[in-house]
Amino acid sequence: MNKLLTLSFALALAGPAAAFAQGSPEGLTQAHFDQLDTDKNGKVSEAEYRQFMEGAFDKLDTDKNGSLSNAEAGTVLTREQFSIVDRNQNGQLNRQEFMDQVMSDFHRQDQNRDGHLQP
Ligand SMILES: [Ca+2]
Ligand SMILES: [Ca+2]
Ligand SMILES: [Ca+2]
Repeated sequence: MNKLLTLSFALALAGPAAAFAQGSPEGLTQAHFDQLDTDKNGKVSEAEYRQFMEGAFDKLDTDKNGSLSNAEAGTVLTREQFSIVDRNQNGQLNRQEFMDQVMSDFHRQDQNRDGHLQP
């Protein structure tokens, strides 16, 4: 698992066409960054990031049963990524599993440990 998981979420939510056109970028583009930076202070805080990802979970959970099936997560996760995030291996990602993964991505990307991501 690596930071690209987060990027693939951002890309997928920005629009599937953009995700496919851009392949696998190594960094957040300004457009994705702007989506996450809701108070527009030039940095993405942990709270902003968490809020975005909570929203992402809700969007992906199309049948609103509180967990993501392989099919629901299929637009942003490969099968391999899905099975890594699915800690209890029950074939569903619940909100806890999802948020644990994306928040660990946040902390991995926050290389200077100031609780914010910069573009
Ligand atoms: Ca901000
Ligand atoms: Ca679901
Ligand atoms: Ca699970």
